[in-house]
Amino acid sequence: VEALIPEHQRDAWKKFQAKPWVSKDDFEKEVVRHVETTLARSMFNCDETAAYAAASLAFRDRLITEWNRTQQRQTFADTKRVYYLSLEFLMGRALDNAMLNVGLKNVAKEGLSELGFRIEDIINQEHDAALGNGGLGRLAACFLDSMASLNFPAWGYGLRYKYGIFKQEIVDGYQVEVPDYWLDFNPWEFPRHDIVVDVQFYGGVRKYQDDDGKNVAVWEGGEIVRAVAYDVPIPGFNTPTTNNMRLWSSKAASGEFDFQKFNSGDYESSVADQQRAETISAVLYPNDNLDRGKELRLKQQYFWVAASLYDIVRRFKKSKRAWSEFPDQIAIQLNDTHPTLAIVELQRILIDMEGLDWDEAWAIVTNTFGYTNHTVLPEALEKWSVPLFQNLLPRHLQIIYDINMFFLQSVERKFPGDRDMLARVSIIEESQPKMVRMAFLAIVGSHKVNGVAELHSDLIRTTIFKDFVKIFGPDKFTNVTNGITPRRWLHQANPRLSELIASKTGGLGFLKDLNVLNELEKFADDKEFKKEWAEIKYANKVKLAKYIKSTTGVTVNPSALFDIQVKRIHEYKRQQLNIFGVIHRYLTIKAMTAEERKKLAPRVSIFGGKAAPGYWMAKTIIHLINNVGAVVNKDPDVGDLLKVIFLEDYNVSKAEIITPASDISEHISTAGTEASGTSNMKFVLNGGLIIGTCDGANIEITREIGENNIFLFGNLAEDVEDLRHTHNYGSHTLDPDLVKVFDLIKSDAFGDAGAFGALTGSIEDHGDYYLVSDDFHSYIKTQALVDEAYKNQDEWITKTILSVARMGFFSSDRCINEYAEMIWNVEPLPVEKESGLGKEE
Ligand code: CJB
Repeated sequence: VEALIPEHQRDAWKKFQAKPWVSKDDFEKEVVRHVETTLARSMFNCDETAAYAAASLAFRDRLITEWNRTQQRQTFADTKRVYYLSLEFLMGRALDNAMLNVGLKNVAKEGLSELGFRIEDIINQEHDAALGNGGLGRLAACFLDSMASLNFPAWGYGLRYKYGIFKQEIVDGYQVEVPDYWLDFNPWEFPRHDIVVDVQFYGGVRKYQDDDGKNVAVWEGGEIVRAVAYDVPIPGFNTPTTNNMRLWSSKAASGEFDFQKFNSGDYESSVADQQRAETISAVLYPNDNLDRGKELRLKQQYFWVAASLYDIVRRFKKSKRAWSEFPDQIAIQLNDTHPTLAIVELQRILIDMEGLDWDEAWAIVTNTFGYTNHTVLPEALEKWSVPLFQNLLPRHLQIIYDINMFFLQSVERKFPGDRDMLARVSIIEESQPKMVRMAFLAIVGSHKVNGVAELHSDLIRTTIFKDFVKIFGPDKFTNVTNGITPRRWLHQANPRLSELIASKTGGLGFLKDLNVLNELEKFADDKEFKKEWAEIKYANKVKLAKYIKSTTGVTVNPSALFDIQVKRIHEYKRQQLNIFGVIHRYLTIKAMTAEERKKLAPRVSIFGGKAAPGYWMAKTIIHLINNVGAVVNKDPDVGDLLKVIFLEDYNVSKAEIITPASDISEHISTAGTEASGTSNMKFVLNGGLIIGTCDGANIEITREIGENNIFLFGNLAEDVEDLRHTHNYGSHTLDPDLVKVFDLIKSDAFGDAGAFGALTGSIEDHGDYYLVSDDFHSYIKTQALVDEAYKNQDEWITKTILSVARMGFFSSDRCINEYAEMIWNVEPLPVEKESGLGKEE
């Protein structure tokens, strides 16, 4: 590695090298120093915001020292690295995570207390980093945590949105979106103004033959936007490894605004270029499982992909290795199709800039990339219009056409004369206008394609990608079942449970090897243990009840059964099934005698989640939930037997309060639609049971924890197609209990029924695509089983203990190890514990 400092000056550097602080005194010293110098405040005006800032800066300093060492170590070792390309990283808060991962939370707690602050208050000052929509973005965040914790040399690459996912407010029962400006103070990033990449858009392509008769393509003209790197350190748990997440921010390549125009009085147009450039990384698109095909989105994708690849290629070129070694040094994982342009961009760099032959370049490209599919929903599969592509990325479109031509030629050789097959698998859809099918491009340009749970991986092999299995053979398609990081989703979110588990399993080792949880099986009938277990659940419910009271004003009884469904609002996830079930329960309660009511288990139905701003039906579901709550919660006949809560602005930090407090959580998607789901794993890991359909990871959760410990209901994926066909072409009679629910809605019991006409109509009159009526009876019956089971607390607790004990499989560490072995072919880089790591248990 080149060093700027000459040999004999390096001793001074070594002598004064930053050392990570470890002791409480050192931590306090750092906090006070940051308050007094970095923040220019003092003990007389240090409020909680300032204390949060100073504590975070103290931890950031510590992380960056380890970050530097990790990067040096990885550079010297010169082994293969992973680059995880994701347009979303839903990180949530960083301070608590940093404290726990480096093992210094107790040190910080005592230190802050001596300085006059409660650590919880300080942690709560932090604004979530919400650069994602839902499951896909949170998965990326869990993966970064696991890759660092397992010592893999791995970077995340993403966009530094100025506005993350919008903040949700509920006004009169409706969702209102408010911009999420989160960057007014973000101590966790390091701007790298020296790491910039100029990215080209528009323009045209000039082709000619050079003196050796070689075809040359030059992409010229158009406009340039500058990408600036921002680095965010990613600490591993109980290891010095601190990886990097590099996020790109856009700005005008010319640097500043046009002074000529400004001087001549045209202020608005003088800043227009600057604003246009900054728009690229301004806002996260708020759609989950939905593709809208907007030009700015394609610009975001190319901007991010071009900057990231430039960076990766630059790093590789420093090693002076032959190009053929590129895939031995680099694995790039595509998180969904959003970064698929990286395939085209690498091919372009290799053939246009580096002068490699097509075939040589293409072998490098396909050996480098892996593609993860996260959905089979047709409306979520990305397609870009060819004219839009032609205009924005003319050279890339040519390369895509060439990729497609070579691909279709190979298909023709394998299946001579099968023209239907060629039309079905073509990367270009022959529609009006023509469209580029990004998933197909991603498959053709990768060496492995994976789904995210077994059922999902089977479905992609047998439905949307089945032709590609015939073409490439079955080995190209594989499964890696999703996972979650136990550090955030157990240790951080549920510290008391983590502590109890640690006390019975010999320390925090289970956080590194989640299968250790198995040791809990022997406590499943241990009276003393069960008591403590139940007390912790109760305390978590009390905490959530307080939160509900403070945010909604509704008092809920922590002894009631807490039934939670928190996730993006989507018809396929079927929050409508849940709320119709709640209305059915309300009708049942109203029809009961006082005696009968006494026997019923009280329930709190808790919902949370955002609807995409343009998704009218999802917004209608939110509206209905809120209106049902408004009626039910003040009905004296009902009292504590049923409360309906909608929690505003569901996000990662709220999930940390909500998840440990469930008795039951709902994962009730139409079978075959939810690729995996990951909150199902989080809830079970925190001692909650689940009610769910045979979909996504629910199936594997059942296999692991046992079918006695889960409430499954509803039709199977294999029957969905026939049922839909019957709805449309046969007879379609609604479930009688659901009809009663609709009648109540139509009587204006929850406000003007007109507002809900589209929702009930989609089921009554428009084919019930999501099978709400088909599954209603089974759902209601299964909820009744939940009520019964909950009455036997002793058995219920045993079920939850056994479930937690059997959840080891769902650690994202297992998942990352599978990617590393099956797809990336990378090894962890061992570390000596030379750092000043905290050793907290
Ligand atoms: N997913 O969050 C998204 N957004 C999409 O656009 C497509 C899929 C989700 O990805 C998660 C992680 O793999 C899955 O658990 C979830 O089922 C899927 O909907």
